[in-house]
Amino acid sequence: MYWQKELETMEDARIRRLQLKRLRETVRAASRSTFYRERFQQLGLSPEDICTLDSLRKLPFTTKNDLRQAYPFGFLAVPKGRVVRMHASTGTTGRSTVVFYTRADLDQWTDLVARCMVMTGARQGDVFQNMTGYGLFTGGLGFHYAAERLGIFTIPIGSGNTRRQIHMMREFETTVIHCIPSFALYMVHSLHAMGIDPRRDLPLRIAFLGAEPHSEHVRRKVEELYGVDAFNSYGLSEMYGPGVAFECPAKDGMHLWEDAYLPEIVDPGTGEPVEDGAKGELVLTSLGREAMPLLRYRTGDLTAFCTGECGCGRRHRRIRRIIGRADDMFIIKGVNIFPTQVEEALLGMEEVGNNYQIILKRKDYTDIMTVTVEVQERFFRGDPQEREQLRRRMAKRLREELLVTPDIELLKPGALESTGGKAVRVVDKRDIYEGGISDT
Ligand code: DLL
Repeated sequence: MYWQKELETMEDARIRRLQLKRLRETVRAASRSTFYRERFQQLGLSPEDICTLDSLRKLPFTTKNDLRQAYPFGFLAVPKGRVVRMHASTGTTGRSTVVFYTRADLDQWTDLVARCMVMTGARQGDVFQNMTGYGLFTGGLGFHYAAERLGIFTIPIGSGNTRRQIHMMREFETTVIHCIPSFALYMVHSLHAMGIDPRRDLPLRIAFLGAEPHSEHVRRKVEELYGVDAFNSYGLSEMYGPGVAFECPAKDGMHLWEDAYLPEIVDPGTGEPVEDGAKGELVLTSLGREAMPLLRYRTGDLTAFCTGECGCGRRHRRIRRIIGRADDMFIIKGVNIFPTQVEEALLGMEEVGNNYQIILKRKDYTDIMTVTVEVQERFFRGDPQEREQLRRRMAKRLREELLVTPDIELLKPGALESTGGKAVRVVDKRDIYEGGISDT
């Protein structure tokens, strides 16, 4: 039932027709919210003016700041009595952004996530351990209802508590897991401490990894350590949650469900569309959503459209692995750096463990970047010279990749903790005074 072959392999022209029909409905629905009603009035536009896919560009972008300003109900496009659920984004700064769902929205969302799960081969007979947070975070409930809809035995364990996770996996013979990639790597220490080799002792076969940027190295590591097929899962609360884009077995980009989302990729500076295949910021318009339609929402996520057809036969366009968020980027000594670049450079090294963190400080007007990184235990037992040589090799690799030379601090395996939530990759302490006269 959930391999929706006709829809997923639909020809381009038919997808565009379906999108246009849904876009017109969506614009009309959106104009019932206070935010968009006012916006349309200010622009002197009526929903009927959006009559082609291209004419959507007449509308300005919607930003996270707009969502914050309109908190709590400014984007609600149906009477409050029709809302059956809300979630909130995990933003750590400012007001959180809330999202609302009608019954039909939950139905569409569940359908999208179920479609993703089926695409990877998960099916009835699997045991699914859902290891991300339940509650306001969308990861838990988003996958939960989809798995139940597919008739899959679901363990709603939530995030954290690695030992309990492992006991459950063993006792209930879990075959499919869903977790944040940094947590999958962190859990390896508990597995070792408990004398469990997941490849030998657990019947795992599939992992869904999402909710935070991660490199191809991390995917491969998880696949090797657990003996699973790992699939990249992308989504954001503002667009329901998970289920926006997902990898198929070809693992060459993530199919973005174009019957539910209208994607654009724009230059984050100018807002103009980039050439097909070029990197830029993903902008999404929801299609078919009732409670909270969003038009041209700036996700902040940097990616590119994949070109060419996918070997799996699905026609919905694919986006590349997310490079990072425009606001994850930090500038050090004038050089723009994304945490995923550090990850790409380091996690490909055989000596490196499973976790890292970047700490930024400022001393005497100079930015100092320290990369703390877990490495194999043996470097703490043997000759300190070896540790020093490893540090130098890492510094060289990072200099080649980033064009700046960071300090490197080596840590024992498991030293950087994870609670199962999104990893904090960058700790910026540059506004803390550490000698000299701080200019911030
Ligand atoms: O993280 C929804 C989700 C839950 C996705 C479970 C996948 C799995 P938010 O908390 O609103 O929602 O955070 C959304 O997380 O804009 C991206 O910056 C980042 N993100 C999500 N998935 C990926 C991914 C959920 N696969 C924000 N790769 C997004 C890179 C991701 N970044």
